[in-house]
Amino acid sequence: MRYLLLLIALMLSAPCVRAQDGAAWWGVVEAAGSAELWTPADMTNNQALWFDMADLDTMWSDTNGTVAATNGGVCARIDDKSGNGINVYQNTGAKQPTVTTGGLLFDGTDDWFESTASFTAQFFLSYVKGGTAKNWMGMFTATTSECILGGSGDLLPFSGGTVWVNGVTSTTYNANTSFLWGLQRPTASNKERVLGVEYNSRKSSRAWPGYIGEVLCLTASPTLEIRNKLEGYLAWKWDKINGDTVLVTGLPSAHPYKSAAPTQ
Ligand SMILES: [Ca+2]
Repeated sequence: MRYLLLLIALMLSAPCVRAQDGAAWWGVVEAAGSAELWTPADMTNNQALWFDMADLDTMWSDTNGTVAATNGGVCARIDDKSGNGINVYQNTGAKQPTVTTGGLLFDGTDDWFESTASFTAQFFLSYVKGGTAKNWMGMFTATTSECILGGSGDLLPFSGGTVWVNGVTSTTYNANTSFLWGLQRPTASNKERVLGVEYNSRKSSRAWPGYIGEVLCLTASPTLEIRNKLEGYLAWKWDKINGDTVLVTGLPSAHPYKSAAPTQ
């Protein structure tokens, strides 16, 4: 009986750990008994798409999704974690990016994915480690502009909107380092209908150069609270992963998640 009580006491004192918590890819790991880390899975609405290139359960080395992707190997398919089924595919081996612990590495030449289902989004936020700047770098192919993020060697969107870098408005491209790259379209009616991902399929010279670790798209503008949580989540998760310590330090001093990752 004494041991049974001890066992129950241990069970009650153990932290409630969800599947994604405490994993090696977190830049911060929950301490026992501390509050649960917040993730985009805790959002209740507005998710359009969520690619998490740290989650090997969502990446495949074949387009059928039967062979799990591994670090150092290729990725032929990413499954959308938003629940909307916007999975993306690349059949041609030479066009498949490489899986790394720092996200998917795109060669800037012809690596890209295609979505079989288009989606509409007004807000985009990503963790990337851009390579050398090139003209008209593309992350998404859309209908009303040639790509949503990426301009002529800078971060200007093609047809209006606000760009954020590490939580502050900016249009400066941070070549060869990590940064959070976000875009909000000006109005709900100015949403983009996205057709391709991580490549501008209209111009073959405009492939994304560098790493893409995570991409989140929302159907509507987030509240400031949600945008801050998304920024805090990405900054703390990917800080130091690619050898750069610029994500958390890059957040503005007044950012609510400057000193700790968001919790539930
Ligand atoms: Ca290639």
